[in-house]
Amino acid sequence: MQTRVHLIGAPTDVGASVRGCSMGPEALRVAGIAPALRQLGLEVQDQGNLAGPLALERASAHEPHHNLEEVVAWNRAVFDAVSLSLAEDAVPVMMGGDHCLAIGSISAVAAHCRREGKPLRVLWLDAHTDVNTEATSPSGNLHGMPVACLLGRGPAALSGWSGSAQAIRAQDIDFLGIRSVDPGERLAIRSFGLSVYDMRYIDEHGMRAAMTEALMDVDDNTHLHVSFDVDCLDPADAPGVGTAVRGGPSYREMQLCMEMIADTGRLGSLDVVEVNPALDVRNRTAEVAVELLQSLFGQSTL
Ligand code: 6HN
Ligand code: MN
Ligand code: MN
Ligand code: MN
Repeated sequence: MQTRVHLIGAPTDVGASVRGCSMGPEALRVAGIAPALRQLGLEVQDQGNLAGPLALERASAHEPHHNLEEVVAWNRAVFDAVSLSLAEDAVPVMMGGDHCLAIGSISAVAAHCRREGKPLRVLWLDAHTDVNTEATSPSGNLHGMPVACLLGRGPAALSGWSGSAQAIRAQDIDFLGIRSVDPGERLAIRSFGLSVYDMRYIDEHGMRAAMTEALMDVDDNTHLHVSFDVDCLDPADAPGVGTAVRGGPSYREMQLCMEMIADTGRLGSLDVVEVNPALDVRNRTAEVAVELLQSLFGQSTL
């Protein structure tokens, strides 16, 4: 059976304060995301871009959830599009846009898995854990809060979309590449018991060991969702991001990470977020992302 892939553009930066990842979907297209996946024998349908409200200027420095209404509207659109793709047996690739959009995509995936009786596992590839709440966020930016929302700790307007108060359980998600955690997030990681493969872990044990452990409980029935924030990569390899943090996995290490996910054969849905062409160097970050997606979808050298 040929795998069908739906590309879904979500051109917005409503969840961020650094503007520009609204241009991410087009940058990924210019980098050749569709032909790169077709080359692997996948049937790729680019569904174009979703529409939604513009990002607003900050009303005050202390907004608890900046652009909340706009974030809800964009996530609704993402939720509907991802739900439709999954119902059509395609693999939805949500091209952000900022990482707040994972609330809509993962809520849709969680609802789908519940209907199908499939266990869901989420791999969160990121420099950040994105588990802030209104109470702990240093910025008020919703792209720092999607994981909290999915765990049932977000604002009411962004909760319960999967049909359950918690879209995912703490044991359903593994984080990889982490090197920036806010003080309140550290407490959340401990109290939820989140499984975080941070950069120290990767330094000490290597990407192979980290991924082997993260993928341990994936079985034949598992739906694997990958939420790929490109700021996971070291900024030397992926400079076009709004919240860059030094000291990330190298291009080679990320390739291995993607290859090991591909080896499971369980990839069911994907977010590619935070590509910011306004900060990039000749579209390098989008190109790197596309090369990594080729490995994620099964390309191997030999
Ligand atoms: N991202 N922890 C910071 C915050 O504002 O909450 C940064 C979040 C970055 C979010 O990169 O998806
Ligand atoms: Mn993120
Ligand atoms: Mn990030
Ligand atoms: Mn685990």
